[in-house]
Amino acid sequence: MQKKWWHDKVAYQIYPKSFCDTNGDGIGDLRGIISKLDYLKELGVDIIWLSPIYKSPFVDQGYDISDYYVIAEEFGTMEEFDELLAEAKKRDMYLIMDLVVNHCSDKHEWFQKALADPDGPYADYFYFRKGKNGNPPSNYRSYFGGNCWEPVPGSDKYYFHMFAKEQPDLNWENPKLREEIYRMINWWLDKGLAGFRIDAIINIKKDLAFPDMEPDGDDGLASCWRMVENVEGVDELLEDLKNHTFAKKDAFTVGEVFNIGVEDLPDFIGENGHFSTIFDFSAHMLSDGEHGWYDAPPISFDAWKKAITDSQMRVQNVGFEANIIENHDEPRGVSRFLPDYAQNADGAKMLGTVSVLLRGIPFIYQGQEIGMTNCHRNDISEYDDISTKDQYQVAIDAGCTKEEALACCYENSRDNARTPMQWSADENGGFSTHAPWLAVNPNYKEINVSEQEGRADSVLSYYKELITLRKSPEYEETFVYGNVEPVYEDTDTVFGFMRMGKENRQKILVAANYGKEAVSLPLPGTAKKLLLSNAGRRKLADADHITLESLETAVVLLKA
Ligand code: TEU
Ligand code: CA
Repeated sequence: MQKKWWHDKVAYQIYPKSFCDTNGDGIGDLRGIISKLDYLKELGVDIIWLSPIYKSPFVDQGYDISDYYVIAEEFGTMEEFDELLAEAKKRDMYLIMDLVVNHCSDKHEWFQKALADPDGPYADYFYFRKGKNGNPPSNYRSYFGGNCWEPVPGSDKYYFHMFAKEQPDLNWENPKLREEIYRMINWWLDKGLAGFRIDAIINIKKDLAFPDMEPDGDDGLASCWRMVENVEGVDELLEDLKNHTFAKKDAFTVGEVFNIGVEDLPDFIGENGHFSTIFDFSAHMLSDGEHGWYDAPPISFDAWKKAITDSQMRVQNVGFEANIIENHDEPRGVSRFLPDYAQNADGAKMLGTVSVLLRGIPFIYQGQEIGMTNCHRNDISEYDDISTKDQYQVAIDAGCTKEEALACCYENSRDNARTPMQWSADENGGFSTHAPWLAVNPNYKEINVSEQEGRADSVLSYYKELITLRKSPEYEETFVYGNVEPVYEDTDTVFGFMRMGKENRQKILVAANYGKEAVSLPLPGTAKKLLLSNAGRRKLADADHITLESLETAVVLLKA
């Protein structure tokens, strides 16, 4: 396998609106990010992914871009962006941005021109279609609810949107559109950006016939992602994109890709794949409800372990996936993947160990490194997220009480991860001097950076040790390139795997006990050295057994 500059990197996702506010308007900003670069460097972060910071009406929190060349004034200026880039570089850190090109904002100049002339050239930047017998062109339900087709005012046409109606989908079949997108991407890369996280990128390929599908809900509509799943031909578009942009600059790209088959993995992340890597969502998809959040199934330990293990096995001979516990769309992992008794610092460390030491590129989401959790709200009006509002209504329409509908928002809402970063026990968690745009999680008084910074047994200190271990010259080769071999697969509560060095023949065991009770396990070899423990364990040399207490995690070098 050809080595790439990003193979051994650790990435960190910043949700700018909620990271750090320096001008007291309750909204995080670029200055805030600059002020925390040393914090990130000390944590061990190499690559910083910024969720969208482009000019936007923020209908979907910046994932609706109205100008790709302008920084949102809420966040700062292009000068400040350039400063951020330079400051990151100074610290040997790489910056990647969010590339949202399946759709833009309805306020984008292209769409405004299309509306003004629905038969003109800009209409062809989008999907403008005539309806069928007074109905929309097809019966697709958008991700955020309602029909994917919205009437174009003053015309007999509709335009297509898979997300909000303020996010019209871009027509990738149009070479002019592609050219504009490529020019924009290269413009950012030329500034010194290291690459992109690429939003909803599989969605760019449409079935141009937009055939009706079997309805899968009482609204008579069918989920639009089924069309995406059924259509062929996305590979050609992705190759075209890569060859006109990223490939020329050796840029790092991480695709937001759901649900591709094993047979497609080489095309996506193989040696000359479409992307450097794609996120592994296999554990997250376990809680996809058939009709929405209200019927989301709980995640069992077995299913979770199996999903991750299977995915590691599928990928390791092909390329690298990016491992995440949570992101700005997913609830906090501590509240989601851990049983009640484990939703604490030990549990957070355990989850982090597994995620950071699996094979792949670890992505840490802001606040994960201090064990931030989901957040209770008392009323739907306390949520901001467009998807949460929709899913709340879906739950109510399905017969849930208000309490039940709120409970499913607590479990699934995207706002769980979007509450402000908890920097200190000061007002608003030290995030801002002003009331934040989205209320801070009240547990900031207990869970915050400043409290954890000086404490050796904190989640934050542990994350630093964990990343230091992953990057240590003695073991890095094994953690980055070594294979994964599952162990303790038949146990009820232990997630265990070996990292097997290739040339160096190192054998490193990672074992985590998710159970309430201690378990005694035979080691798959003789211990040489204990590399890391979340339980204050000191040594283990020469042992051939280990007893893991409840929530204990151990990383053990075995004799070769
Ligand atoms: O998400 C794409 C996506 O397909 C979903 O996972 C989405 O998060 C889910 O349906 C919401 O419940 C990406 C971004 O990560 C997300 O924040 C944006 O809202 C979306 O694209 C549109 O740009
Ligand atoms: Ca601000």
